[in-house]
Amino acid sequence: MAMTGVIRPGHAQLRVLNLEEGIHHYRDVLGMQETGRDDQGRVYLKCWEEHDHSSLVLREADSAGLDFFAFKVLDKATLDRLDGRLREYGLPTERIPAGEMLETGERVRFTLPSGHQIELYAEKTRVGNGLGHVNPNPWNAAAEKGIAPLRLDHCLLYGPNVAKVQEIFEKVLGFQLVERSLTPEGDANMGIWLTCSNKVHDIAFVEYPEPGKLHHLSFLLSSWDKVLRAADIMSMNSVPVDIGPTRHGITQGATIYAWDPSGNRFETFMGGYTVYPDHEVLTWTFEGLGEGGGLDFAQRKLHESFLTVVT
Ligand code: M3P
Ligand code: FE
Repeated sequence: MAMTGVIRPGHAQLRVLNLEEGIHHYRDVLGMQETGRDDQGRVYLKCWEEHDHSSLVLREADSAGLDFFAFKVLDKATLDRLDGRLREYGLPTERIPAGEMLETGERVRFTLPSGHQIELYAEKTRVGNGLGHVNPNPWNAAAEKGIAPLRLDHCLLYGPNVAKVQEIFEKVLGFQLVERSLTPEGDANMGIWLTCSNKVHDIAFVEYPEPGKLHHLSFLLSSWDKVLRAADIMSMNSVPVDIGPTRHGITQGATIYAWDPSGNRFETFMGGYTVYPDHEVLTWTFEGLGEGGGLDFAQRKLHESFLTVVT
């Protein structure tokens, strides 16, 4: 799909139980760059390859989890158009003024029937990746600091009403369904993987009774070697690993799932295939998710934590 609407994941605001531990994890172990702190005490970070000011905002709170996940849209006209479409569809939206988040323009916020807050915005200060725009080097020292992901890539969210959520992303926001997994009865989608671009996914949902839950935020690496290097760094820093290194059958991404100090799951991954508008949706049966290797293609098992541990 030509990217004329929603262009990509932009930022996530994550709740951490202890700010200093959260900063240590995301800045020093994952290797993101700290780009600011605001008067609410929130800390802003970005991955080394990202050009915009921030992709992760940490907020200290009594419970872990996700405050909101945001997508960047092409421009202000697109923001207004999508705001109108959401309201026409029957989803109330809220306008959050420019500057409420550091270096970030006006945001349109709405709540999905899954209980998640999603935001759209068109403007964020470009701080660059430090490599310039004329005859740039491909990387610099920041590309080797910590795990050093290229960018915030996608998230997987757990909550009720996945069918409704799918309709909103496809019909209102112009996303494309790439893969799905079925309920044990096979009569509905239990999981959906959606793209707004030609990445294999930009956001995913799994049906879950409790609203507004985070399964993982995912960070992109450039090679399988870097995934193994990430595993080494996690081990050297006593980061608890959930699954991997392995490959998901679903999306074909090579992955590690692990937990930050607050219990929020994060993923470091690489790979996946390219999605074009004529892509035919791939379907995983409930058995396919486990024995079929959908979740873990190497081990072909449904790790219990996948369905039960969320923040
Ligand atoms: C990802 C990914 C499952 C596959 C998940 C996929 C749950 O998290 O990044 O591709 O089977
Ligand atoms: Fe993922």
